[in-house]
Amino acid sequence: MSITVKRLLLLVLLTQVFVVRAQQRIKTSINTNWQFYKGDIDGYPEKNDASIKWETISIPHSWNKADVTDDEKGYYRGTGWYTKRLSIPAGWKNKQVSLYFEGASQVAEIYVNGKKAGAHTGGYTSFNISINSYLNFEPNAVNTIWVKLTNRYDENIPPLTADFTFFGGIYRDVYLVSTDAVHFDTDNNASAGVSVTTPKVSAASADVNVSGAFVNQSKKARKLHVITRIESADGNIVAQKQTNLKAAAGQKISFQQQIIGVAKPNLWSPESPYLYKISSVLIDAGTGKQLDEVSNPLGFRWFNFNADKGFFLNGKHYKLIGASRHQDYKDMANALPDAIHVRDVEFLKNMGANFLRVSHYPQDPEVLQACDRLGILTSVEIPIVNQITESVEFAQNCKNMQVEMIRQNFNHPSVIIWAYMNEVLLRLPYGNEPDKRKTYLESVARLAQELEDITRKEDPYRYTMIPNHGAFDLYNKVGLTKIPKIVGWNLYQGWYSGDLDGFGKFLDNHHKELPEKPFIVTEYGADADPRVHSLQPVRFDKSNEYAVIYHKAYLKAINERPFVMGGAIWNLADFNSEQRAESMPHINNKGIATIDRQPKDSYWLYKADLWPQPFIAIGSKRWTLRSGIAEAGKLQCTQPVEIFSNQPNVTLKLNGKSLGDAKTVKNSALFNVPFINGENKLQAITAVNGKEFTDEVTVNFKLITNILNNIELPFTELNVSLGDKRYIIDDELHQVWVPEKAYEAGSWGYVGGEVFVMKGNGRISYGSDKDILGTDNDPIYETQRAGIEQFKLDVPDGSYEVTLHFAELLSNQKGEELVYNLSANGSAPKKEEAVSRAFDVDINGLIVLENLSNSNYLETDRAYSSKVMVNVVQGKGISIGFKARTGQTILNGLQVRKLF
Ligand code: GCB
Ligand code: CA
Repeated sequence: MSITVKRLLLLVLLTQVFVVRAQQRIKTSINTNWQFYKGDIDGYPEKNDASIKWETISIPHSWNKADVTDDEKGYYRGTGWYTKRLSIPAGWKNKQVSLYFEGASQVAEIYVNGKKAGAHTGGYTSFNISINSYLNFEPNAVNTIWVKLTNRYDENIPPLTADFTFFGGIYRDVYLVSTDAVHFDTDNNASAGVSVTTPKVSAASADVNVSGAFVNQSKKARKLHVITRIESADGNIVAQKQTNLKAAAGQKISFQQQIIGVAKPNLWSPESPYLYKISSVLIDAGTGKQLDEVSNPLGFRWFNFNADKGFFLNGKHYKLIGASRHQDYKDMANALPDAIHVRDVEFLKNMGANFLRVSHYPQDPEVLQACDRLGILTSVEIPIVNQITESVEFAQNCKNMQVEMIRQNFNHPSVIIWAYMNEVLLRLPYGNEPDKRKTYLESVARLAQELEDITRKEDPYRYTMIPNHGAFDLYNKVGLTKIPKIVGWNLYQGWYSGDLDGFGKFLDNHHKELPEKPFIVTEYGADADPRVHSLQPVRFDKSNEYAVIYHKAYLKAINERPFVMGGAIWNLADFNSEQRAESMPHINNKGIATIDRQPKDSYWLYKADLWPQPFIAIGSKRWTLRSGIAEAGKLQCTQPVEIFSNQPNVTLKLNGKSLGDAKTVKNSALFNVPFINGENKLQAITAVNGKEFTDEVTVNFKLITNILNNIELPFTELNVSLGDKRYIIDDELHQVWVPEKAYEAGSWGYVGGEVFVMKGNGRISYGSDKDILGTDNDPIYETQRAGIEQFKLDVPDGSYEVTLHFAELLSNQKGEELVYNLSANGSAPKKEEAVSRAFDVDINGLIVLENLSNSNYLETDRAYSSKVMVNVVQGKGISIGFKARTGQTILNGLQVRKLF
């Protein structure tokens, strides 16, 4: 064939394609107006049960929105039924119709018109169920679908245990899909049916491989064209390939296409996430009619990990810095609207990050789509966490999930790593049976190798990874550092155990021991309860200030070492973990944002480090309600405020007056701010080439009088957390709990006793980490002064309300074992001993709480409070006395309010 004839043909074809380019595939969400019943229904749906009370709901839906934060241990892990009526156009009779579930947790059975049409195992991957043969295509026919779903524990389905909640429900979109009888494969692990690779890319040219399959479900043999077209972002066709194929009735045909030498491709990178569109269309050769079309994003990039030098994308070095992310949100469980998934990725991008660890399981398709668009590199993993079950079924489910994950997410240019097995050696069984332990470890290694082999076969172009916990020798010995192409480490030195220096030491040692192995810090983080602040931050005090110290140290250590590929903060946002106790029970507070995505201080620290343009932020931006004691003879209280900026000099103004300039060190500068009572307008400024960049925040400061008989600053209220060094902010009640202090004449404070310290707990330096029931104010009740004799306030005469708060922190139960005890030597809490205590509390000599004891109001780990009205006369102030009958007296919190 001459070149001109070929051209002509192509031209004819292009015009044809253009003319009949009607989209043949229809994919519509069917999220609204479902009926739901929490529970199993005997014999359903063959046998109807009219007594069932259905609830009308919309998808995304989870049945665990509320029971994961209440005081009762556990959450519903069982069956739920969903049903919905479909309207199927009569014209679909000759089409292929299916239901596409983006995710349902965790075992689903799908019924159509009473018949079982399919099932799926696993709560985090998508599945497609073909339903043609069950549908009634008569005009106006009623077609009903049912989904039986369960999230109950199943030893053969990962995850078995983990520090997050296994919410149940159809929590991602559901679609009704119809295609022509001749269509791209919809039956390959819910994949796109077409997979795209870029085996060779350079700045000069790129090759593209397309492979896939189509199915001829029509009744006769067909001649078809498969055309793949690459379009630039502005819609120009830059390459096209046509393959002509035949398919007998009922046949599935695989195809492969190569597009060689796309010249000077626009490369995809974090700064410029250029996306092409690659469309595959299926055309009937006889009629020229387009039968199906599948479009995928296409990004041209190449990358490699170098054990000495780090990560390179398109030949350029990048330190991968970002976060890991869970898929839940405040009060929504995991049933999030798409917009929140997108917003999370934008939130990460706006911090200047370039990496997202999609953990510990594949997430909503929106996440990777957003990463493609915004230029965030990603790692995706299946949910094997902590341990495995040594069964064929478990291994098979893992392998299925790995294949589903890879095939469903294959075409995202943002994905560079496929991972599996998070901290799989954290929960080792058979402590006293060395032989069984040995076999178990071999089973883990075998499963890892199988998953590795599958992954490399499925996708030879990406890296593989296993994220481990800090027990280097153990993982190394079992072989888990050898199997994957790169290793991930979840490291918590200076949090669960040890000190911050331990982090750098681990990194250096790793590079020494395994110099050939590229590794990345897949997790590191420190809890910051958004309510908790401290001017004396220490490990495990849950203060935002300690989290900042921790992140500074880790970021520095990662940045200083070229052989560390990067780091993913644990976690992008606080997330639900039903079995967790501590200051905010059921929530893991390691997010750099709250569970409703308010940035915490650490977020700004990262932004100052990563943002390419001039940037300045007031560190404790969310700490807008503050309190403190007035300095002697002054109506002010000086507290530090940190400014984060990537500029060398910053200025801070308070209510319009400059507090001076400061030089930043590692993106931070500290100012001492003399706060006054009421509004304090802070303005941080940095000037770059004559242009000012600023950040502002207004702090409402409640100045507390130290000298109680102060005319200029009269006493109004005081909230004290006993046995505590922290400030606990209650934004809703507009209250600040201040740390305790000793009594001095003319002022207020405790007399006698000592700070409660949990025995045998190496993490916490004061207070308890147990869940205190009957309150959300756990931080107040978790700290305590034991053996207290008095609490005195030299307040002027008047009417006062005094509220006393108690919680018994000791019991015979073993301290709540941390779900994640990641310390190297496993400092499990020691068994503590219950005490028996009984004491009287008097106010100004009058006994108000008589014989308060463990046999009446003082129940273990339960909040008890009582409010008393007090009339102060004759300048006597308030003197609260605590007298022991048995054991020691205690006080956890105290509030005093002047009424008149
Ligand atoms: C880890 C786990 C993660 C936990 C985290 C923590 O190592 O991989 O699932 O949430 O520690 O906060 O303890
Ligand atoms: Ca979705």
